[in-house]
Amino acid sequence: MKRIALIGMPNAGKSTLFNRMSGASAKVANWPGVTVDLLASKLLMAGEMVEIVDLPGIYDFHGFSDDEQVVRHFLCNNSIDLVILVANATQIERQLTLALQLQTLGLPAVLLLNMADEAKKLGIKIDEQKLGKELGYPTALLSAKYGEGYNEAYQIIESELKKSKAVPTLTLEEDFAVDQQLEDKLEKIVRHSVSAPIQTSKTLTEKIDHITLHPFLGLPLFFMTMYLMFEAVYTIGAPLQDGMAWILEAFRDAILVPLLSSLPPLLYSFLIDGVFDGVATVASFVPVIVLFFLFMAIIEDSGYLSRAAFLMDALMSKLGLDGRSFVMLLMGFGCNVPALMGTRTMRSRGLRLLTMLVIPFSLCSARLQVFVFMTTALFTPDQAPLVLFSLYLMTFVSVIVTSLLFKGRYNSNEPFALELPPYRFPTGPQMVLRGWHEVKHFLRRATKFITIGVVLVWFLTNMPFGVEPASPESWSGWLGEFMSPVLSSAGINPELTVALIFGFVAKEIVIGALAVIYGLEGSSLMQGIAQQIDWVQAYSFMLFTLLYTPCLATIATLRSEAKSAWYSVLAVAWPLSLAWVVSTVFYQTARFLGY
Ligand SMILES: Nc1nc2c(ncn2[C@@H]2O[C@H](COP(=O)(O)OP(=O)(O)OP(=O)(O)O)[C@@H](O)[C@H]2O)c(=O)[nH]1
Ligand SMILES: [Mg+2]
Repeated sequence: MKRIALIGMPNAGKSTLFNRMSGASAKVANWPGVTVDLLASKLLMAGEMVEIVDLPGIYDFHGFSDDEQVVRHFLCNNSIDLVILVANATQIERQLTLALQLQTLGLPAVLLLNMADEAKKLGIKIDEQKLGKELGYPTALLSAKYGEGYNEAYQIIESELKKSKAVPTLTLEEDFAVDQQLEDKLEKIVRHSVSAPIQTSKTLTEKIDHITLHPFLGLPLFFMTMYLMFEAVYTIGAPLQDGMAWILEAFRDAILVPLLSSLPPLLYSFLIDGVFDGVATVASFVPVIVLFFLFMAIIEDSGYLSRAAFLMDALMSKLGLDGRSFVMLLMGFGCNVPALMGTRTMRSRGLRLLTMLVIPFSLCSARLQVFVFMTTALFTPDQAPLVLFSLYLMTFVSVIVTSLLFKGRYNSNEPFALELPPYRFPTGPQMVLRGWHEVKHFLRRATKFITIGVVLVWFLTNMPFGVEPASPESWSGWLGEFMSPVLSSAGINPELTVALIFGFVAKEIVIGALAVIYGLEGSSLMQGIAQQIDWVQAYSFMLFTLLYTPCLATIATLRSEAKSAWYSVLAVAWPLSLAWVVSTVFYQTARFLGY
């Protein structure tokens, strides 16, 4: 099968083009360094199956950060039939250095000048034919996001692919630093074929940045935005969640129950009270999660995230971190795993390890489900968003404590130069793609962890045969009692303890497990729990859930990214200890104060 590789500088639009060509849903965001691993997809081109590979962005071919190593490794271990070099047309001079380096490698390539729409707005005129001829590559000008020029570009790719023969794997050992002569040549070529106006009027981005990057207002504005986002997720999401729970409940009562009622009682209970209730309770939060990701997508794809990095950089450096760490923490609000992988762009190992140590405190969407559930059950609709926001703040408190404690051990002196991309409008198709991506992600986790987790919980609560489910005589009862000396000081009861043990696998299981343990679902589960515990216990439980050992997928990623067993142990043990101390101190203090 023929193979096409997408190469270009970070944030040039490679993943956008990849998605357009293959229909895949690779993550796209307005931030350099979004793709950090290779992603392959197949498509039919000129009657032939072709593999197309999206790669991390690189500044040149001899970079040594982990994401750049991915590209080198790929080029050295795979034969490639065609390279699509994607360059940002608004920064042509800088971006074409890669084109020169590529020439020395002798790979067949086409040059796609992306972001034609932005270039046009800025009044940049490019004679792409002339440019291509001088550089020796077939060239097209296009907008991968909006589609202008895409068909022409596609035809060029197709015809070049037909002509090309696979180049055997490369050796990138030799040093092919571009010499001054080539750089001069490039400058001349660009001068011949590109004309840019001497800028006079302020661009929209500059005008917006005047406010968003304001020395005093910038940060409060940022936190305000985040708060409004969480408030919106809660106020729009909670009714959606209710609706979803209602539909699932109706499905259960109208279809599943009659269908399965003739089964033996134990099997019936396994299927309905175990698998269905557990998974459905988790599934009812999917609309909230999709909503949350849509808001995150707006923040990421508009370019505001880069401004957050800029605003926080000075503060973060006091903690031994930098602006990128902050962005990764925010990305971790979605899921910790890609945020951990995102640290591949950092070259300093100390900085990377310290950032990876704090990322698991990011209140990820799986934990968000648990908190939306708990806050809805135990707080009034007015209090709930505030309680939720306080947990987000707790993320930052833990990050500060942790980095202050460990920054001496993992120090960094990597200078960090931040490039602020222009603001961009997220488009409808991009948002749909993103939402769909999250639903797929949920389904994958559901089949992998959540179902297995709730099935195990069901067994524990119903075994040995004949016991009252979840009673002290059941296995889960024993387990809860056994662990309760550890967690009772934090006000966490045996039932919640069992849920937390399973939450170690995936945090979504926590509510699934509660559904199974209490034998209830949806709003009746919320009422059931509200009768069992008060708000102090619930908050202590949430603090523990937020901070304790990250889920299995996170631990596996930490382990493989850090490549150190000792570090992995620390990354598990430290959050666990912190969780215990924080929730115990909170619980005891609240009780002492008479709550
Ligand atoms: N205006 C405009 N924006 C675009 C175009 N193509 C991509 N973008 C935007 O540019 C940003 C970066 O796009 P990505 O596809 O994530 O870039 P990438 O090259 O994969 O970036 P890395 O994975 O970080 O190397 C996103 O905000 C896209 O929406 C385009 O043709 N026009
Ligand atoms: Mg990308």
